[in-house]
Amino acid sequence: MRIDVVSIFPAYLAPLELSLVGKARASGLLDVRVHDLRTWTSDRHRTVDDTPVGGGAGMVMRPDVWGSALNDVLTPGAHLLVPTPSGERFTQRTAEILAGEQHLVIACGRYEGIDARVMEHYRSRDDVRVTEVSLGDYVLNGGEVAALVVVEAVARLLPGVVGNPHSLVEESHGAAGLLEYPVYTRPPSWAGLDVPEVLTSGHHARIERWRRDEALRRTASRRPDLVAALDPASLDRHDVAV
Ligand code: 6GU
Repeated sequence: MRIDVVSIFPAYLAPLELSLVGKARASGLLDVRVHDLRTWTSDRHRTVDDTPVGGGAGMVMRPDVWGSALNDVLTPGAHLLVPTPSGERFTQRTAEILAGEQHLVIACGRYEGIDARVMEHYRSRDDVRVTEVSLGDYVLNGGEVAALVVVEAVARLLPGVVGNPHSLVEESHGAAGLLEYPVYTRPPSWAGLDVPEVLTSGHHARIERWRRDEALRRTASRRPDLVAALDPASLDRHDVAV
């Protein structure tokens, strides 16, 4: 998969060299290219923004600069992602859909955002898809942190990136629609707290039962919205009442 990220702060994307994403790039599973938006400016001051038409606070990013950048970077069939607090919620489902794409382009806006005609223009093109995505209900200063989130969430779903594909199965926001159960390692006792006895019993069925109940309890307490969205057919008759 190829991912292009365009930003006025390319240095913000430096963590993409590290860890799992860095390894996926080094091994050739992922081709990530970070671009400085100012490369596509033509004036002496390398201007990327201007005042909002109609008045109001802050600055808006210019459509001509973004248009030049995106025309160079987009390929036929690419999926253009624009991080913005006014976008649709980015979820594990979004990451799964994006992991099936050949080419993602992430356009990181700053200030009050990108001139709306940029998204309108590329939406009208039948060879690109455009999605405005939000991480959640809070405001960040720009799209760069969201780009890091999207690249990491998508990259770990690509075949061969996560060493043990089994770790993708049981995790939070996985197929079960539940948060993950609590996990423990050695030592058996720490700070006066013991690892739950059932986990050392060696009784596989009881361990599975305990983990599912903990996942249900935890999800009910922390994310009642996820419990409400569960398919009743996914519950078994031994599940704890939550
Ligand atoms: Cl994707 N961008 C910005 N600027 N703020 C956000 C966000 C994105 N998601 C939540 N807040």
